[in-house]
Amino acid sequence: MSSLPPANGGGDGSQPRDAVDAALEPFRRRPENRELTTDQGIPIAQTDDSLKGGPRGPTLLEDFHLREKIMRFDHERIPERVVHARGSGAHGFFRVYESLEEYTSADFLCDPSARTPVFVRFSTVVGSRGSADTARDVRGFATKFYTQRGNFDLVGNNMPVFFIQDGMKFPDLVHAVKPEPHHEMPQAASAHDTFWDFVSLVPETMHMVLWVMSDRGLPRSYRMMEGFGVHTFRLVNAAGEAVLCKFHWKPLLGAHSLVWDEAQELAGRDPDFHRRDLWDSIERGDFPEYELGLQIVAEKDQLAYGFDLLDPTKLLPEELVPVRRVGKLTLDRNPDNFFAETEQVAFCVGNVVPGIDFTDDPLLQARLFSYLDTQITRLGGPNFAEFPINRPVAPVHNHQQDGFGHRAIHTARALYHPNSIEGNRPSLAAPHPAGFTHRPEILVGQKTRERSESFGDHFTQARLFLRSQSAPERRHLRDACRFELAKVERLAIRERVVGLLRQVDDEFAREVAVAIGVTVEPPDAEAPRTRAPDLAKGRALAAAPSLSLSNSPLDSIRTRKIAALVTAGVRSDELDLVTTALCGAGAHVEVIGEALGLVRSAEGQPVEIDHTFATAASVFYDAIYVPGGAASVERLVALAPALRFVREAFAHAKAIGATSEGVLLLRAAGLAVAVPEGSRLTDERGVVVAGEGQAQAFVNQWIEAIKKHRHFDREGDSPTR
Ligand code: HDE
Repeated sequence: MSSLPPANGGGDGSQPRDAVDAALEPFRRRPENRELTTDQGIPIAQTDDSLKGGPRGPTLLEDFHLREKIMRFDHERIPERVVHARGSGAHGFFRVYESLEEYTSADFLCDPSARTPVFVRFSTVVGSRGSADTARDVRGFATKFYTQRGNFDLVGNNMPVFFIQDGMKFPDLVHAVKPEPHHEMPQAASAHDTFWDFVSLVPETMHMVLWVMSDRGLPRSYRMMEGFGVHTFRLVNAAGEAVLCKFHWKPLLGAHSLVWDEAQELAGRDPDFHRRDLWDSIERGDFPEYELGLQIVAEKDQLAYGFDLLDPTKLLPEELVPVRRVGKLTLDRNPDNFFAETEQVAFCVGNVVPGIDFTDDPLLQARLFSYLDTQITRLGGPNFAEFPINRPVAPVHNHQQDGFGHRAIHTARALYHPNSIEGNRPSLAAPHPAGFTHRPEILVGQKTRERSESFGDHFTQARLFLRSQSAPERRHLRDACRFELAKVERLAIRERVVGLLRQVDDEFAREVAVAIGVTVEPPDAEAPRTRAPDLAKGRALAAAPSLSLSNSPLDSIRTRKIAALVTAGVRSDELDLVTTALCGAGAHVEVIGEALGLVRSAEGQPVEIDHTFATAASVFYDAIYVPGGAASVERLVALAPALRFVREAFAHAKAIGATSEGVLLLRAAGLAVAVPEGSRLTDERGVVVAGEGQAQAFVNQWIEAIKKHRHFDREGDSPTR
């Protein structure tokens, strides 16, 4: 029932893309009314048959069109990203709410009238390019801001911490989590021996491991996911004064997750689930929006919170330093070409603009090398910054020259500095804040290869995270650990992991241990504990509500997808009323039936079927609705996929609604709901049913049920409880 704008629609569905982009992106073209040519511009009259000696004869070497076409095809593939290979991108813009000049001279953060173009790439980390979107994993959230003073790349994740403290361990981590080297299994999964072996031997991973095992590892969509810069950065104002800063992205739709069983089923039914969701939402005009949040801390307070702000395995709880929302990112345009944009985009943590600077976080420092380096192999040489998607909107003038894929034709005679031949052009920018000037810092220390003592506590924040989870979230986290570790073949690894979990929370560790064949001895007072940090105590927290998804906004059903199950004889008065109300609240209703085309309603109206039971499944939807109509429901009761729809939606804790006879399908599926007599309406943990003539009251109640996203209080129940 949703209508999509024409394929060439602009972000707002009104302007053609060419018109939107022409000024900034002259390279973005469509081929209308142009004749087919070779790469040399030679017009081609036939492209279906190769040039042969007779219709059944040998192909001739002189066929330059065939040779060029095949040569280009043979070399279409480039190496996929070592990590984050699977991704989806979107264009958009960022606008700051009010000037942040008090903290930074970055122009795009100081001018509320500036509309800064951005390109965002979301990704999974572990799987290769063709892997499923819904794997349990960290998600990348990389943003390129094309500012007037150059490109700023905020290359973040959907979790605020990382597995390791020093970039030196990154190749080890990635080798451990990727498919095992002898048989290249499993794909896009951490549930195997090498990953948990590494975890069991590197206690600093514990905090992040709990994040990945939590519901955060299974986002409902990229649109409903937080983002984090992870490291502590520095902001520098025009006067040269600096503060420390943590970057956040807060989705306006709130952060929500799938459940594990659903994620696994989706991996088979629609491996593109997140990619499709992002694409469809933008095409529909449901533009994903995120607020940029900053946590600002004085430089002198690097050690004031009970951990070291340079340690990327730690987060700065919002309860200690609130996140100030400073601006909004809107994604309003899909790419035109996946390869040219989403695949060729090259993010680099080192791309910062005047007003933003780095800290000495050793993970960040290693990343400063890695991103620039990896693109040379992946994008075939050093000139990837000239690709359209990577080009800044700020002008580029320098003396760089030559190399594979270099495009610019330098007309200057002097490609060096200083020079007198070209009047010493391009001239140097003035120092900060005009030109980028690294923040002067006093460095004192002995050259050494060691970990700072202040990075020594690996369990306090892991415990804080665990204890901040709601009961269902904690259960999911426990079940995820049980699942992953039950896949680990070596007992010694499972035992070591349980040993580490015990240092986080003994009871939690025991709950995991019973399911994975590990025997846990009573707590040993003498058991070795890792070093406690020698820091000021900081402000200890027992729990941080901001770390629980259950505290994410649940105040709207905007953009949620709802399936209505119908066959011929459906009551179109109920279907229309409910659909109108849901769409009015910003949701999307799709009608699922036996075959595409039209069916007649009980009132004789045509009802269009959007998807069939063969192609649709409850896992594609946030909630399901069964309208009344005796003939329709009688038929649905006899359809196995319709019964499955209901059972799965129940098992995945989704809102389920039925009006008048529709309730009979719920009962046939085994749900213990009573047929409401007369005008009764019941809401039993998100299963809302209403009798005759109650569609209006039903819809109000049901919208409340859908807002809750999931009804975890019935999770794990048999439908017939
Ligand atoms: Fe990355 N990371 N990373 N990473 N990362 C890459 O760069 C690396 C880290 C992140 O959509 C690679 O262009 C090292 C943290 C995202 O194109 C590579 C270390 C965070 C993306 C690389 C880290 C990230 C990448 C692979 C430890 C969250 C996808 C291809 C020192 C703050 C960007 C590429 C996109 C991609 C290296 C740790 C986020 C190999 C060495 C921490 C979102 O260069």
